[in-house]
Amino acid sequence: MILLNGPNTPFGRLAWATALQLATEVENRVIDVYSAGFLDALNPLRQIPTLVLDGDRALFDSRVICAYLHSLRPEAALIPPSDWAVETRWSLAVGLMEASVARTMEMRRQPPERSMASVAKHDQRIARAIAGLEAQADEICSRKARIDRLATAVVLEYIDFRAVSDWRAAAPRLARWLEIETTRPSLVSSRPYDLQPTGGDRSILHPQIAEGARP
Ligand SMILES: N[C@@H](CCC(=O)N[C@@H](CS)C(=O)NCC(=O)O)C(=O)O
Repeated sequence: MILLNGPNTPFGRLAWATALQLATEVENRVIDVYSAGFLDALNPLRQIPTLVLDGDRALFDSRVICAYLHSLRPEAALIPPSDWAVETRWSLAVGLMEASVARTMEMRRQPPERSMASVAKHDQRIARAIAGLEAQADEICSRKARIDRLATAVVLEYIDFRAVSDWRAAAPRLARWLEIETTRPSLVSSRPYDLQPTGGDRSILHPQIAEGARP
């Protein structure tokens, strides 16, 4: 299986961290999604992560990929069956990813195109979601791997990576837990990074990955 991924997408990182956590054999292949025309045949949304099962069968989005990987190793209990509270916390963390990515994209627009009203809406949603996760710290702050905990760690690190929010004062328990949680090998091996501009043909796989190197 090949996980088509990016260097810093939180959705892709969660899928990759899940594969690592489950010790499932998956090749993590970083692509430039913005010019990946070949991806349309696999995922009409042209988004990452996309998991290629064989030549032309693929799964997306991150939630489906995580559930599929887990179905191969259900004994790992990363996604407890019919635990709707865990599933909903996972959704909250994924929603926080969406708002954080959207804010980052909005801030990259030049000021005339940037909507500060959109940024404010994202900021409010981000603050509510972080407060919502902090309110469930009893469930999240544990060393036992579970999908809602992985998703929370991934999104908080993305928020730091892109300087989306100065969230620690509002979520001191999550902040303390994250310090330890981020030493988990599946998270260490999937840290986000920025690609250096390579110039040339942006439609090809990033050379670092074509050579099989890991971030
Ligand atoms: N709901 C999807 C979201 C995936 C997503 O938004 N991926 C972004 C990267 S962070 C992407 O592929 N963006 C490229 C684009 O939409 O053109 C998931 O959970 O996997």
